[in-house]
Amino acid sequence: MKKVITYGTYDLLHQGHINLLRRAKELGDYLIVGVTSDSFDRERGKLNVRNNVLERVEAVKATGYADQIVIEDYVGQKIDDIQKYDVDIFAIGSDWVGHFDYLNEYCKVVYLPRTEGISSTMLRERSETVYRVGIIGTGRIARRFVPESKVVSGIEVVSVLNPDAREAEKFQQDFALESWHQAFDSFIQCVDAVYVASPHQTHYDYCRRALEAGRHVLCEIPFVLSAEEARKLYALAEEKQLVLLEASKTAHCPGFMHLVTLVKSGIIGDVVDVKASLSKMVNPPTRELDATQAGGSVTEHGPLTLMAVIKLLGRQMTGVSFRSRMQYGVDVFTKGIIDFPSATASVTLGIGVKTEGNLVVSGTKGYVYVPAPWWLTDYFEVRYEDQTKNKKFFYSYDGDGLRYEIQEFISMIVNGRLSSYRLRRRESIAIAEMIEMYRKRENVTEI
Ligand code: C2G
Repeated sequence: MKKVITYGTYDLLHQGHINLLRRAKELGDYLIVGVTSDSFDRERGKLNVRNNVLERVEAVKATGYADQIVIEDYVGQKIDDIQKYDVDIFAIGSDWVGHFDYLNEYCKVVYLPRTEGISSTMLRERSETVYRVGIIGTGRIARRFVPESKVVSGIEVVSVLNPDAREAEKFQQDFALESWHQAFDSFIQCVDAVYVASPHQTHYDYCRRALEAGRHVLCEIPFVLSAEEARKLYALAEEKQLVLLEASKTAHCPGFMHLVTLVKSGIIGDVVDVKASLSKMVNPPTRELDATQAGGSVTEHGPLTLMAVIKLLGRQMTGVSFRSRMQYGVDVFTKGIIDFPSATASVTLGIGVKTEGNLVVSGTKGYVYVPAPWWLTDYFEVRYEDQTKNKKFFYSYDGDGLRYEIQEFISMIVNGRLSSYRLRRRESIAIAEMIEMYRKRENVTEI
């Protein structure tokens, strides 16, 4: 019996896929079809897949050509499958010519003619609304946002707002946007959604005005500087049925998301301690060192580190205290201790003090170690007393990593989903609450 194997995502199954499966089946007597898992597609940069793995498997089954369906979940699995299932022929569409020649060592490789004029990408684009997004602010993160948005479908950055006309115009020209604006009212008319990347203290007002104007909002960190402001904005978004999402990029990246699910499934036992550190040195003059612009290490680095603590230990803190070193009127270093009923956590933050930026999650059975920079999570280790049980995990973290939060933002808009499990609204409020406590100097000691 001649066995053939072929692989694909098979999103929005179309005639091209069906022709390919038929041709592959005709090459032998038994056809195995490998369908990519959702996480594997995310890993290899396919962020826009519409059907989930179950729907895609069902669609392949319905063609009647597959004798067996397997799930493709990791790089290198093709070699394993070919050997495991004793495959004679590996078949794939001609768009991959040359790419899979390395499999010749294990079986015959056949590139089948691809059906011209149809693709999943084309179908996705045809059925898709493209949301027109405007950026508020023209700083470093805003500049990263535009190229990152280009790898996500359903979004086009069309406009920019900065009260400083020269800055706005320069940004518009650099990224070939449709327009630039100095005034909020004209800006908001041209867009369906906004990305708020302006100075910290302006976030609240811009978010409020955008929501009141009926626009969805993705807001950079620190989202806002008090729990009350966060609550008011989420209530307003709910009332208007609009998406409001804190752009906590680490919460959206594949590696960190998997870390949370692994820890929650008990692989290190009960979590007893979380230590998250983040330091990036800055030199004056800069907004990070300017108290009038809400500078300081807590407002700069609190949002991501506190997000990690809250995702791993929850929101039921019993006490929070801080120790800070002050310079230029801002905290250039802060250590925060956060107590929970049966766990503890600490965040170590610096903009004028350098330290190792890692994340350690300690449990009753083992611990997770994420080396610096843990917030761009592409690798971590799970370690035990018995080192033979240690395990290393690797993930992709593509580009500047903003694509993951952008994709979730668009997906929430498309599906009318007002809350994201990646960072719940109540979790975002809890982060704002801790930043507020710090700024009110509650339980802060200077060192
Ligand atoms: N295909 C085709 N004609 C089209 C579109 C796709 O023949 N118009 C073929 C592709 O060449 C591939 C199969 O259909 O053999 C599945 O295509 P996709 O779902 O786009 O999957 P792909 O990203 O090509 O994944 O590990 C996965 C494989 O690497 C292939």
